[in-house]
Parts: sequence; structure tokens; C-alpha cells
Amino acid sequence: MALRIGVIGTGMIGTDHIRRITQVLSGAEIAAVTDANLDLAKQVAQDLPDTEVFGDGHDLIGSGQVDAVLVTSWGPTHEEFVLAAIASGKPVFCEKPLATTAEACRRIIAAEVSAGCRFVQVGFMRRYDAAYRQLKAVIDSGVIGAPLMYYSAHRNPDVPSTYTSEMAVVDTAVHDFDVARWLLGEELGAIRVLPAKQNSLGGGLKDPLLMVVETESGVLVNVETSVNIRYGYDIRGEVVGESGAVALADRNQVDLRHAGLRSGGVPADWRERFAVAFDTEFQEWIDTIASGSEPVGPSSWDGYAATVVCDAGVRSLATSERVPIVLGDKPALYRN
Ligand code: NAD
Ligand code: ISE
Repeated sequence: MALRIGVIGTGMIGTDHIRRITQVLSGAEIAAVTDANLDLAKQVAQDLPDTEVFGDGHDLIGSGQVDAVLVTSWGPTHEEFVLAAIASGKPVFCEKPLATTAEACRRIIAAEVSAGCRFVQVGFMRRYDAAYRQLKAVIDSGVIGAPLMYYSAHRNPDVPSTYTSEMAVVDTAVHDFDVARWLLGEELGAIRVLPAKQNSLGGGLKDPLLMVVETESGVLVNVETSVNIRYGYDIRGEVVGESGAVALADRNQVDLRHAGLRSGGVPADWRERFAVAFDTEFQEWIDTIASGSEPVGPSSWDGYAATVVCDAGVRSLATSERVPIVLGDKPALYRN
């Protein structure tokens, strides 16, 4: 039987995930949807067979028609829905961030620890991208020696008018923090956020930013966020090791040579750049949950660790000072 998923939040990424679950992937169906904007939820359900519209996320989570929950509502609402799913004993896939405060993430961790098993997977899709997976495989093989530095560039062509300077840290660089932890296999220990000369196209935002992050063992991670760079959505990464370096390659299928120039495309946005990674992320989650296993992807601990780094980053953005990152002990549930 197909895994019956209930979706809370049918906005931009919610509808994109519904599309992939119903049109690209196998083994799951959308049994229920809800949104604070109920008309939007009804409109989305119209195009789906047998999908019930609920007036509220809690009713959806409690429904006997829902086996697993997908949270794609705004960040500040994530905690209550994730906690409710855990209390109902249902697996929950939560888009980033797990929650917007470290305290809220700790409450989610406490709920899972007291239940004695994992229910939560967090939407850090870069871990499912084929190029990032190869980058990690090269690092883990030892061929470049011990990693010493990691350069991570996160460039958006533009951002909505509601985007604030702090969002470059909590909404954008959060992916770079998670992928750095995953690639390097260690926690981040301190962060310093430095605004560069301001991009005049950025409507007053502190943009671009350079974030200098130190891992616990002393690897330096340099994260650049440029969120008004116009030319496209460009994600770059290079790890420098003791005896070699490895970088994400440019991703074009073809290489155009014309009129004295050599060129290739740049994705328009995150949906295009990470389409296949999102597909892989969800197919692996569906297969794991449908088999009755606990989720194995990014955990509540990963969501918590990323939020703590973001908190420290926001503090550093205000002062440009180095801010230590303090996580505390990792519960056994999250130690592999
Ligand atoms: P969006 O504004 O397009 O959609 C969010 C939807 O949630 C809206 O329709 C809103 O009405 C609904 N909503 C808000 N509060 C609700 C509540 N209490 N109950 C039910 N519905 C509620 O936003 P989006 O761009 O789709 O982002 C949603 C989440 O996905 C955010 O947490 C964002 O950070 C994350 N996101 C992740 C990625 C990624 O690359 N992994 C990309 C974009 C967004
Ligand atoms: C967005 O919310 C995402 O998560 C994208 O992956 C990121 O590139 C973008 O900057 C964020 O606003």
C-alpha cells in the first residue's frame, strides 16, 4: 500500500514536493493537505485524486488517513507540527529549519529521546545531490589527505523584498553549515560574519557576506552568501586537503563554443539546481518509512546543530565578532 502523506503548507516548496511525490516518485500518495490559506490548500487538492483538505495542521496529523507528515509551512510553525507528529507516533519530514530557535529544537530532541526512536527527518537536500555525494566520497577516501579548508559559495540571483540581512545566515547559509558538518564529519566551533562592500543592487541588505567558520578540529570553512548576484543560482564548493583539493564541477550537459566564447548555463534557482537531489531525498525517505524503519537522513540533532550555528552567526553579523558555537552533549539516539 502507498504511504499516505499529509502536507502542512501548500506554498512554493510544498507544491513542488507534492508534484514530485505524485508525478515523479513511487510508493506514496498525498492523502491530505492544509494551509493557513485554506483556499490555496483547496486549489492544490483539486488537482489531486482523493486528497482531503483539513482546516488545521493538528487535525491533519491526527487523521487516520495520514501515515506520515510533511511540514512545508513557515519556519516559526515547524516546532508545533513536528512535536504533534512525534506525539502521534507518525514520521515527519520537516523542511529546513527544524525550528527557528535552539530551545525549540531541544524540545523536539527531548520528545524523540523520550520516545526512544527517531521520527524526524530535516530537509537538508544537499546531502542527496550526486555532486556533493561524490565530494564526500573523495574526502572520505583520504586521497586529498586531511581536509584543511572548505570554500562554500551560495549565490542567489535575487531575493524577495521580505528578505532581511539575517536571512542570509538563517535561511540561506544554513545549507552551507549543514553540508560542511556532513562533508567534514565534525561539528562547527565558532563563526565570524563579515559584511563585504555592499552590493548596490541589494536594496540596503548587508550583501554579500563572508562567514569564517572554524570546525572543532580547526578546519576553516569560508561561506560566501551573495543574494543579489543576478547572473543565476550558483552553488560552489571546494575542499582543500593536505595533498590535494576537490571541488564541485560545473554541471552542464553541453559546452557551447560560439563567437569566440565558451559558455554553459547557470541554474535559475534552487528548484532547478537541486531538482534531482530533492527527488532522491524523498524517494529514500518514502522507501525507508514505508518499510517500517526509522528515518536515516538528516536528524533533529542536525537541525538543532544548524540552528545553533545560525544563532551564533546572527549575533556575529551584528558585531562582526567571533562567536563560539556551543552544542552540548549529543544524545545516544543520534550517534551512529
Ligand atoms: P511559502 O510562503 O511559499 O509557503 C509556506 C506556506 O505555509 C504558505 O502557503 C503559508 O500560508 C503556509 N502556512 C504558514 N503557516 C501555516 C500554518 N500554521 N499552518 C498551515 N500552513 C501554514 O514558503 P516556501 O518557500 O514554500 O517555504 C516553506 C519552508 O520551506 C520554509 O521553512 C523554507 O525555509 C523552506 N524552504 C526550503 C528550501 C530548500 O532549499 N530546502 C527552499 C525553499 C524553502
Ligand atoms: C531558500 O529558502 C532555500 O532554502 C534555498 O536552498 C536557498 O538557496 C535560498 O537562499 C533560501 O532563501
